[in-house]
Amino acid sequence: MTYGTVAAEPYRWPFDDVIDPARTALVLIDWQVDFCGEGGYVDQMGYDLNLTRTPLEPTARVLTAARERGFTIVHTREGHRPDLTDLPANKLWRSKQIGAGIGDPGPCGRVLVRGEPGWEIVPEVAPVEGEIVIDKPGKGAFYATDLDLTLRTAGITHLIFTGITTDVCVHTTMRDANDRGYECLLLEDCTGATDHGNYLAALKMVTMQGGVFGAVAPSAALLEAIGAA
Ligand code: C5J
Repeated sequence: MTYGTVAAEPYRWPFDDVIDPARTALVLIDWQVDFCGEGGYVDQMGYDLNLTRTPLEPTARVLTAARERGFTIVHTREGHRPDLTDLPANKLWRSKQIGAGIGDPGPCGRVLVRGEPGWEIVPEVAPVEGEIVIDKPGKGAFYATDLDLTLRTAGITHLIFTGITTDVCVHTTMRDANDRGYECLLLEDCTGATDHGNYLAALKMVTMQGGVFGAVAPSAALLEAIGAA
């Protein structure tokens, strides 16, 4: 079964008028304790966790609807090898400067290290058997991963984005996806940034030049389009 378009900005999404679960993936970026949980990386940097936790509830609703309709589900996790051999020196330096040194021990284990409690995806949107999980060392989910190969092998041409943080890992991934020819939608209430102004600016940036990186819509508009309102 396919579906009609979503009321999005600046155009009804997708450009080619059909949402086909066989060609569309829901992408959940970095819903990890380190980015939205107490004692994690973002919390240690001193940012307001409400900004990255509030989008969890609508995201869980979209995830349920997407699973029921057979969309491909892709989760990403930002993190580094325990020996930190994939951690660039400038990223390590910067994290220490702001008081959340990557690899240092914290309330959720070693900060941003694979296998630690803080690196896990929070239970509200945790992957289930058969879903794709991409581990990435950087901001973009295409860099140093097999995401592109995995999506193309599955015949995926359209991506619906949720995740944290809007202005960093979500934007980097969405921009790269758009350059690679994927038709992208960002769900505005299913994403958050560590700064509200940056969140608003990041949404606006997508919509410039007629949708330079894709389109933006509330999750309710997607749910309506796919008969899950
Ligand atoms: C950051 C992310 N903000 N997932 N990572 O460092 O956006």
